[in-house]
Amino acid sequence: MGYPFELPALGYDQNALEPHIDARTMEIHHGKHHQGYTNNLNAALEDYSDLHEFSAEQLVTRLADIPEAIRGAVRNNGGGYVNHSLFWAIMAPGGSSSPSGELGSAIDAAFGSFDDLKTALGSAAGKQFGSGWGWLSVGPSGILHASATANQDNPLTDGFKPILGVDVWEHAYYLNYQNRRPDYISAWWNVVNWDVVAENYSEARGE
Ligand code: MN3
Repeated sequence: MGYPFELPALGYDQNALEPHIDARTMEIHHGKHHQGYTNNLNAALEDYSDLHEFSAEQLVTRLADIPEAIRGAVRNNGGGYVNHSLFWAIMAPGGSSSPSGELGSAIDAAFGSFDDLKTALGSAAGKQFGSGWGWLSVGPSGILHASATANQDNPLTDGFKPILGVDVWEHAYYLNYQNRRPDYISAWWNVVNWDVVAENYSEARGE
């Protein structure tokens, strides 16, 4: 759970998300980028044994309490660790292709419909200047929010609990989509496993 952090295994083959996300992108993204955030987070925390008991989510949530000397490194690499761990988990072949149950109702209540959520989140993530993420989060009042953050920032730092995140760094899509971020985001909806997002939603609400 805490330090030293390990790269979580993918729950599926690197080519399992094709044609929407190609195997080479998955190989580099998981094996190089996420491994890099993992290594850099561990290096930053090495001399701070009082922080070793915390999960990466706890570190990112309590960023303001992290010693200033490593706060930037934890923000970027702890965020990178948490964000990618969520990203791999919510993608999977074979799951529900659209939200249903309580999550489906909550999406309808917050956005109007599933299509409206895709428009809102696609717009937020599409407009994020430079590297960043698009998010579906549960806010402090329990209401769903669509948002985007820069770099590896995570909504946890602002008191929101992310249940779905889409990586819009160029390393997530450039081999297949080059500059066409909107095409990548449109295709990405095809690989979201809404069963896992629904579990995240229940957990975020403390159920
Ligand atoms: Mn990434």
